[in-house]
Amino acid sequence: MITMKKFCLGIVVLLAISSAAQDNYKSPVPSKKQQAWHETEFYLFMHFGPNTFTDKEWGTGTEPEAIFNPTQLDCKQWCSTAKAAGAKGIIITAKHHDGFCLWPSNFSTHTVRESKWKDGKGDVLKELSQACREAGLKFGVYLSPWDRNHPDYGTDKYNTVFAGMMKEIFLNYGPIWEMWWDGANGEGPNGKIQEYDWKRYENIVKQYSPNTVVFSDIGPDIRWVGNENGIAGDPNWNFLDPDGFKRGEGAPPTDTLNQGNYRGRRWMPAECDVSIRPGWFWHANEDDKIKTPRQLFDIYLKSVGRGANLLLNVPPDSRGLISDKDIVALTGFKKLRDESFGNNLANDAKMYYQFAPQDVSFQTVDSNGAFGANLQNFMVEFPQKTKINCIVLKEAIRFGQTVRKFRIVFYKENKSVGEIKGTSIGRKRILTFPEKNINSFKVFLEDARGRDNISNVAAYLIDDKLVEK
Ligand code: FUL
Repeated sequence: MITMKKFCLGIVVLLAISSAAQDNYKSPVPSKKQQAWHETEFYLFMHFGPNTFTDKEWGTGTEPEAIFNPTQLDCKQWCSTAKAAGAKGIIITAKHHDGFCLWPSNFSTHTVRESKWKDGKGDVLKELSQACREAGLKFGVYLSPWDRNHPDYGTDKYNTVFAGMMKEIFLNYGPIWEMWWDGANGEGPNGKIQEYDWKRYENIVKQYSPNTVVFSDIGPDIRWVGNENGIAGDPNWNFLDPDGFKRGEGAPPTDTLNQGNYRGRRWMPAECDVSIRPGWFWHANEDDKIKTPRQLFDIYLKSVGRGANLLLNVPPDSRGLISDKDIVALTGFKKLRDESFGNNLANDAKMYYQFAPQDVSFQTVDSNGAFGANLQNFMVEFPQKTKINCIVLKEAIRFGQTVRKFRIVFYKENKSVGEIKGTSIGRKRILTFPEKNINSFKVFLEDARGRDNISNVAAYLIDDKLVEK
């Protein structure tokens, strides 16, 4: 019979075992290509295809090819828009669910080749990949596995079609920086649902384009953030345990995707996809519903500011151009970022750090805010009283994500005047708070157990209206 005493003892032993197991947890680290991906931070999504001309969001796949006929398509204008917005790349819907290919694929008869555009001689992927290369932008491709047009969809032959399309893209338009596998999956033209051969698709990437990072609900390289509002979780862990889950229907719950798995085994960072307009494709009646620079800035704080990347959709219109109204919003968004983060007030501050939590004597280190890894609890002291309402912290994620809890205490003439608390940091953590007029602040890394790798700290006074309260 288990007595209460034994039961309690058992619990204590179990807790001891599980906390010992937790102590042994070691953060996975990002691959080289994931590290490079993190640094791209913000880039544009472009939904473009038959839906641009039919005013739909999901085409049926029966749209006549002739409707695809942009009169002024100019990929250089798309690229200059991306550059002006400070975006680092463009991901284009090479094939959406309607199956129409923006390149003349040999695996389909529903492509630009069958359209009226440039008498069937046009190739959007060719024009865009070239324009991106010239502009110094990364080039990525959304390729919907779901295909509502292809006659082979729902049979094993379609796996060869999809694999063949990927090969064409890698070989003819590479380097492909990111490949996007959308999770939506319905019936094809024959009413059948496809059994996707994901292993085979992953092998095609490995074989033909090993440097490409692949996005899907569960990676393998980047995970979906669990919503289409551009908002990462707080906390946001760069880890996921995808075993036993599938893409689409069988994906992990959206809150897991949103926050990641605390102590997960695979490095799988979140990408936040969101559209500048209500829809993903361009619709004339949404020209007045474009997000404002302030709304975009708020999304930036909740995506990039939580350690994720931001993929902002800006759909070209039926002329094949980004409309002026979208450009105004994008450049306004860029201006807000430049104004907010242009003047790091910690540049003139002194930094102090301590190597062990019990060591109370602080030592000065490089004051340029670019000190190295393995910094523990630290203090930032301004030369004079300084107003701030934003602090940015960064972890050197090449060593993993190890900070799990932190506290920032503000001091005015050595007296504490408030504190804020946080959990995850990751690649970048932007914290905003009501303005403080202070001499210094201390950052206590409370649950990093000496393995924290803070690589940067910055402080700003940003427009009060932009502060997340
Ligand atoms: C979803 C799709 O169904 C939407 O049309 C859009 O492409 C969005 C980015 O992903 O799953």
